[in-house]
Amino acid sequence: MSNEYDYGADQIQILEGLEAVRKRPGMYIGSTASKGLHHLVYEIVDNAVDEALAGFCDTIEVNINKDNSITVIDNGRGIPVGINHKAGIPAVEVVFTMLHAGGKFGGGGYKVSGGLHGVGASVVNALSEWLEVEICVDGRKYVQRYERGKPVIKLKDMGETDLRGTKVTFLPDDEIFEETVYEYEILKQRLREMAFLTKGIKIVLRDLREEEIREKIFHYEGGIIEYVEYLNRHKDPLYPDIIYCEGKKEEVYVEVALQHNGTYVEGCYSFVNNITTPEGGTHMIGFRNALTKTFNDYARAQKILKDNETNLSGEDIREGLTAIISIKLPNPQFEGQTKQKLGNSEARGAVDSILSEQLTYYLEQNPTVAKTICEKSVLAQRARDAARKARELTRRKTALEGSGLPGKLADCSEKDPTKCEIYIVEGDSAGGSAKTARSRATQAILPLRGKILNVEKARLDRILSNNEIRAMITAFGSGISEDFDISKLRYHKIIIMTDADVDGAHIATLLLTFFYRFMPDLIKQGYVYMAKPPLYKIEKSKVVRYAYSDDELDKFLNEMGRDGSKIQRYKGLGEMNADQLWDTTMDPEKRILLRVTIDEEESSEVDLTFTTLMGDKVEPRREFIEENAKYVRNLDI
Ligand code: 28G
Repeated sequence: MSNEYDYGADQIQILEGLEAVRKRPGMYIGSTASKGLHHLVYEIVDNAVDEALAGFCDTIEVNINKDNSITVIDNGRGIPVGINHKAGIPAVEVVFTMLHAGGKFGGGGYKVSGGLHGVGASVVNALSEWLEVEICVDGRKYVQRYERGKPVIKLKDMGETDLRGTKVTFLPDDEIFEETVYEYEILKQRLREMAFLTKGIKIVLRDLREEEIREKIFHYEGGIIEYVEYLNRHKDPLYPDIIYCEGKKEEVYVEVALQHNGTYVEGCYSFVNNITTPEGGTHMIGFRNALTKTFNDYARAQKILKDNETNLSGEDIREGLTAIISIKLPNPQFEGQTKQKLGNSEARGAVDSILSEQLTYYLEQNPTVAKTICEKSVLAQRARDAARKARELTRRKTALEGSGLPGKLADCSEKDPTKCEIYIVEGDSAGGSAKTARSRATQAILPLRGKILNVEKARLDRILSNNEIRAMITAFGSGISEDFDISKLRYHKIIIMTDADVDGAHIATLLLTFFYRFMPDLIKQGYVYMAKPPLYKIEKSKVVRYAYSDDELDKFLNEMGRDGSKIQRYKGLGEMNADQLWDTTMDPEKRILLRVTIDEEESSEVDLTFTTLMGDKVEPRREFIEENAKYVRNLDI
């Protein structure tokens, strides 16, 4: 944290007014739904983080107020209040009322952090019903208020103060946003991430809306080292150290932290100027390159790899690896459809050379750890070879045996995938009812026996030899991993139907984990659903109703009258006969389906969620089942 760039009130560029922002808010914050609403907070917090990175602020407070307005407070230098001579108004007013006001687009310095769109305080102001800024600088306090982006009073000197810093309070405009209620959990997640990425900073989040105030303090002196520790907290690390490299090359500041765990899944997350880059880019290429090269060089030198053996692949080395790659650079260029992929070529070289040099040194100094990682990679390499052979075998088999569809599958007669759906059903007995109940033309049924293999705990070769998993792969027709081809998918709705209890939720999660790891596009493109069976049957004088939640049960009982109502609680799908199963859970006219979705920007949390449920640790498992709904959005069809 150094102050390389000193700005005065004059160095702010002025481009255009804020009308454009209110006219096309989506252009500036991506969305006017919940995501955009939360984005406003990140924009303001980013400015405070910049002040921290400049070395002048160590605490940021974020309050969700009773009226859903947000207050952000930092203890930095305070936004300059002097007159900006180009604009003829105080610099702070420029910051809040002129689009693109800020160092980011100006000459000289750079804004290090920044939200997805990096547009800053003026956009937040434009999209707020009102915004108040309070600045404490040089022993005096100044305030200004804006409404829908326009100042309603001049910057006012309020007299003496001992404090120092900036305080911003804003109320998102309900003329702009479809959603104006803040979610504590969403802010908590992102602020935790920001704190991990900015070591030493203290971020306090408070929810003042309820009687019982919620508060969370994020403060990590270890920065991304603690981030990796956090991501591995429910897994078993392969070695105690978290390997950490740091350096700067050609204006690119690089930080990498990594540690392997006992699972077989890779969890590498990258950030550029504190923004997540789910699609990777040049910095990730540099990271992978350095990792692969360094370990192969080491394994050869130590004769862990013999002369006649092939190199370890990057995938082999990254099996079970948790890593954070965080870089900061002056002019990030984002590419790709979603602008989430870093394009700067200097980032590649910087990460590659810093990581190669420091990792080589680490391995030399820590031969035990080095050997552990190399041995795990060699095992991964062998398993991958075996898996490839197994896959080739299944591919040849299907070619020889015609359709090769699994025997347990009751397929539908329709061949157009857009009209077809497949129910994956827990247990043979429910599978039997579903086969009777279904609409044969468009609904296929695949019953699964008992619990399916936990793919987090098995290598590919074992996964592919599992019968339940093979049955799904052949039934879907679209292959797995690098062979995956969505155009070959035989059903455009894959519906998981399990009992509405803890075991059912567990099976559903095992299935989701399998899809997520081996057919992620199935989930990303929205083909995966969960059926929602009813929890209760209520019967009163020939009237039968089904309730899908406790609230609904209460509602029905109030409507129908409690006296003489017979309530049956369904413990499993098996308790329903075929007619009931059709009426409540399978009839496209009446059923409730939940579409499974994944937010790419939250993928580190998704990974954790799966691991948590799959892991041996019982307590975190319960937690997940309660929070599960977060990844499942209600779809009313
Ligand atoms: C509490 C909510 C969010 C901030 C500062 C401090 C300075 C500043 C902010 O400068 C001019 C244009 C862009 C950098 C800088 C103070 C130099 C000297 C500052 C915040 C210079 C505005 N004295 N603290 N802006 N910029 N906190 N917290 O917004 O390049 S914004």
